[in-house]
Amino acid sequence: MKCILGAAAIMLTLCGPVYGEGNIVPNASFEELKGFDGENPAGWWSWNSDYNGLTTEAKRTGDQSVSISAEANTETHSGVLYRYRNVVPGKTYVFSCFVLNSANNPITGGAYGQLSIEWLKNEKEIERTWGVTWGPDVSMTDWKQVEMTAVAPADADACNFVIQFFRKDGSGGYYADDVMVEEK
Ligand SMILES: [Ca+2]
Repeated sequence: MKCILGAAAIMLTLCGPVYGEGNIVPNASFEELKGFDGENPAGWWSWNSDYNGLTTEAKRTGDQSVSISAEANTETHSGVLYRYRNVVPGKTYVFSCFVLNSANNPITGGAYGQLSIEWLKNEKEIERTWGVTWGPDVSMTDWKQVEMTAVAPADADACNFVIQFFRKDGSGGYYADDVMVEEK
């Protein structure tokens, strides 16, 4: 029996999809640039960039992740995003990443992280799909995969895949690593 299970496990390993295969997002593990703490990951943008950027404090794979927090103001937020310029209306986009609560600056109160997709036409936002949220209960020791799925609206010609932190009635921050976006 042990032997059969072993064979089945090998078959799954050989035949299953490789993690990251088909990913349309570059620099998905935030390994570039190296050694530029607080800077934007290569190929990515951010806003309120004093409160997010590359870090070696935590990583799921490689040496780096992105740290996301926000300034001390109730309604502030910050985040990082990748702009994808080959959106096809009607196609489905499955967007995920792994998140880890910050041990130095944990999420408190009503603060939360969230994935979203901003749909664009001629560089202007035409629609936004809000996705999964995570708050103070997210682990500081085990990376958690968060995922959202959306269908590109008619007219969209690009989109931003956004990983965001809303301070709201709390504080803190988290790390994100290993983004995956599949176009189906
Ligand atoms: Ca990484």
